[in-house]
Amino acid sequence: MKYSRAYFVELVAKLRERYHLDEGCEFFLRLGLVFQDLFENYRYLYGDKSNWEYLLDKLCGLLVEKYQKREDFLKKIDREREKKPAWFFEKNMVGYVMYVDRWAGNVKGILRHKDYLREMGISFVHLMPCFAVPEGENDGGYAVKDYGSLKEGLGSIEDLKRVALDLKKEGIFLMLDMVVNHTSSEHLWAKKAKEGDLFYQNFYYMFPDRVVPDEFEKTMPEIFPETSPGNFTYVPEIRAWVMTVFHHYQWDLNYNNPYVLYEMVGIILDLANLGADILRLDAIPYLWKRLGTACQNEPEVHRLVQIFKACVSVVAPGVLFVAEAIVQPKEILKYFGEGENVGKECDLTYNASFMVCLWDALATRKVRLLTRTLLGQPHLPPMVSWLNYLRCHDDIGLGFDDEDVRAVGYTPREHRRFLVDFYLGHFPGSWAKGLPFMANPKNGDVRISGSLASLAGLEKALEEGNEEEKKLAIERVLLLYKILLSFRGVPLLYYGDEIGMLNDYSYREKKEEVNDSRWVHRPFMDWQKAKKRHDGESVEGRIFQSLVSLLEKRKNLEVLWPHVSQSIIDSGNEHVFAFVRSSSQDMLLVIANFSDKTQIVSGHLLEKIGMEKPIKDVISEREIPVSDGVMILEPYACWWLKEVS
Ligand code: OTU
Repeated sequence: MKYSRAYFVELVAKLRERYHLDEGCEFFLRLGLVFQDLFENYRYLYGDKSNWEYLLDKLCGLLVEKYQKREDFLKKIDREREKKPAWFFEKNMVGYVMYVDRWAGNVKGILRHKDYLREMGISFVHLMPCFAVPEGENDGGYAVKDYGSLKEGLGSIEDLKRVALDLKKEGIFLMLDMVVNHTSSEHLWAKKAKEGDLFYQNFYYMFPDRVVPDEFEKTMPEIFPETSPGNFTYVPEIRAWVMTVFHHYQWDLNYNNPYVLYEMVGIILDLANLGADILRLDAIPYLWKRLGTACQNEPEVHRLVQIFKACVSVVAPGVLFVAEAIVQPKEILKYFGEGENVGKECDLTYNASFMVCLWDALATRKVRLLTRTLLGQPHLPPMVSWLNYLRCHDDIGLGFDDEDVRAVGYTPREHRRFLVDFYLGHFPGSWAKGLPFMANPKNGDVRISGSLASLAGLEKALEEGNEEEKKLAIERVLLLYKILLSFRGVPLLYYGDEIGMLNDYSYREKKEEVNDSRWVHRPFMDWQKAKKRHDGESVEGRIFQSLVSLLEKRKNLEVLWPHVSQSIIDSGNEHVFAFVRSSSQDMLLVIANFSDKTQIVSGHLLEKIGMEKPIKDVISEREIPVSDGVMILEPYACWWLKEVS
């Protein structure tokens, strides 16, 4: 069966009759816009099933049902956003991530701290997964057992809806996690599967013996080798090996089964109907498994994401997708959709390449890898954007492109070893206090945990009572913030970093956390410490006040907003990173010294980009002299340069 206009007309007639919708209503108009793609992608994935057309009809029926349940005020917002497809990127968007329990106690508690968010000018909050999970180990919420209720103690779904609405009234949007790749082994589907229900056993990958699992293991990497080695777990109740790529209690969903897609689309739309503005698609590279491959970034994954997107754009077109794809730079890009599919997958993508290269530049004091990697990132069209960040709840994985690493003169293996040594504080002269995460003796991989401040040297400096080091550590934190807030894309701040919260080692006393060093940077928000933010002499105040001032400047500088174009430039000094943001009205040059020594940059840089002297640094409101044809940058200095008007 091929796509035809007649097919669509017939489908519309069926749905109209079943659901009493008008033919000319927005639902059908939207469906008409995406239907051919939806059809083709669906057929590509499930065309070998004899009843695939019936299932596609059923999926469209689900869309109508969710559309009919969507509240009117959300539909109104959808319509406004449809008129301005780049609505999110034409504004000064700044996000803030938090664990609800650790930051606010429960969902309603978020509202009690609204002023704090307002003080920073936050425009959206990302709540770490807050749906029901088993007690004990649940991977920080990423092992969901029920999307219909919240985690114990966080409140009710109604509370969450209320909070979403209240925040929206304040101009703060809501980002929620959608764990699409797996469910908890305690999810109803998994329980039924364990009871022997064949329909639900087909929701997962299950094998009676090790034959197929062993084949898979030949090419699949291990994600959590220390705590969950291998990719399969034996389930004695049904004497089967279940695929568990992450932890043994996170069962991978089998998207070969169209019923899995159906259920997951339903959940995505329920989250949208709760009032979420943005959905973070967790671990999407893993959605499709194929023997003989690493089971990441398979072409079918993109088909699936396009189906998710098409469904959302019919029911809740105001809702954006964020791709959580912490993979190789070239693969990350594909989650925006390639070629004619740009805009048909994710609207935002974590810029993991940028993040890891910033840490690389701090450790090496050189910007070669940073510059080279970013030059490899194409210009993005205005309807999609990077989600830029310095730290998040996860580890830092050293996912560079080896070709880039070699091109700038390093050996990939040795360079990674150096970075790990550096951030674990083993390398002579290192200021960092990171912890290893998931060391894999089989291939030598190690990832890094640690808070922004501790990785930037603050913890060590405070321990040693070294004032000079303390000052440098704060400068490193601010250097990173100055780049984050001027770089093209949407910046996402991680809770606690704004007041320089250090590593929290208390996880070592907790049974469910002790084996996962990522908990070291997932502290309970220290509101006492936060109070010190108004004291400009304290560490908290120095970081917080500088950050807030940067955020305010950004708010008033349209040239820094996500949709304005950017080019990375060669500063002529290997320690100095430079890029230009420019619109038809304005231009801003960012120059950043990643070394702890004073650096010189030629004034020709200004001529090259057509910037005329005199120039000033918008951050310090100071005129920057170009004497003897050079500009002099203090250690860790970062300027936002503009022509003095
Ligand atoms: C994500 O991370 C979450 O951010 C983690 O907190 C979860 O543990 C995990 O999924 C499972 O739900 O491997 O080290 O390419 O890198 O999905 C973190 C994406 C992870 C993976 C990413 C995963």
